[in-house]
Amino acid sequence: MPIVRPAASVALEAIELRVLQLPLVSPFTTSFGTETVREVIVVRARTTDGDGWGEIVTQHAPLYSSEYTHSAWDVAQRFLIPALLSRGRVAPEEVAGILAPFVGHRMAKAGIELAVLDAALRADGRSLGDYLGAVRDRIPSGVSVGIQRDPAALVETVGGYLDEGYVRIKIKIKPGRDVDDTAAVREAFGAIPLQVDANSAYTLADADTLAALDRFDLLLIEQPLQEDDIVDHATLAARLRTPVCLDESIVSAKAATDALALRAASVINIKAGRVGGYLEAVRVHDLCRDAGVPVWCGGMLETGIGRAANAALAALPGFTLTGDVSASDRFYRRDIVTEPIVLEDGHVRVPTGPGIGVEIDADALDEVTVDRVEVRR
Ligand code: OSB
Ligand code: MG
Repeated sequence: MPIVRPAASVALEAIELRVLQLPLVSPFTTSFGTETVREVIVVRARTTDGDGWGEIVTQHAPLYSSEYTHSAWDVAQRFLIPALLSRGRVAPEEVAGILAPFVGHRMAKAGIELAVLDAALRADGRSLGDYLGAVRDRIPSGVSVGIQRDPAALVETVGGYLDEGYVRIKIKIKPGRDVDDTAAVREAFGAIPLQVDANSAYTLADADTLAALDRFDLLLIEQPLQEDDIVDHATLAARLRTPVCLDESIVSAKAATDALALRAASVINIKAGRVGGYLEAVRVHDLCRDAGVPVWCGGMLETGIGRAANAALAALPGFTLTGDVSASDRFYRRDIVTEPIVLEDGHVRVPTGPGIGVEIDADALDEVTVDRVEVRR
């Protein structure tokens, strides 16, 4: 379902960027490293009709993708924002085209597009969910669990999330922390909905180890190989009974089309930041739906801004698998919005207010802001 009713254009006056550092409630470890603080960029679009908010989901270092805080900080100020401001009035649907001449930097583009979209929808009194084509008022909530000290600690951590009500568990794996960790969770909790995420930590030479995961009846294995290993993913997928899901590799709707054509994946994780925005994310959703390929909404430890937007996206009809849209308190003691996403009976509510549907907590935002700049027309 492409965007049915476009949003109104807005007259941009300035765009403000802030680097935030939010302490995590517990360290988050993946195959590429451990984070104890979420460094992220928040975008405020100032228009004659009011402000809009977005989030650039880059991390401190280029470990998950080639983008990182200061690449986004630089490219946004030097190229992306000036290109947009020079246009005066812009409709949200025009943002990606205006920024397209600048190669890559999709997370930076996505955060800016979201801020413009939020401003336009707020001015219109219309919710992001309505705009994107949401068909549900709440979505099931899964949780992404980092690598723990040992399998016993993992079992304890997963047990805590199951007690909270999360309806699907994803555990991070890496070489040496795969089969035993997965076995421990299966043994402790039986037939719970369970999947694993390798964040590109393996090569085809590890195919035997990955095939050893087949006996655990996982929902899927996410991104076992490198971002550009599309053909190797196809080779691996043909060897595994566990469905292969791509995350890092799917950087656009075109990349999704190609991966499906090559049978490199039978499931796709959609992240708006990774594909350059929520509008491109809807295009990935649409093509997967047409191809009969299930999708789910991934996460980047979003603040309340991106988390609210992800809840809206995940309410589209093709999101038939439970995503990583967990409650804010899974990562943060204090969010930067006044009504953070909460878990209710294993689900999170899709915001219905104008735009992303949440209000910024100005004091909370100031408290975690470590750098700030405003680019004016
Ligand atoms: O691979 O899905 C991933 C977090 C940062 C970078 C990459 C990933 C993740 C997660 C966390 O798994 C998902 C979430 O926000 O809950
Ligand atoms: Mg992933």
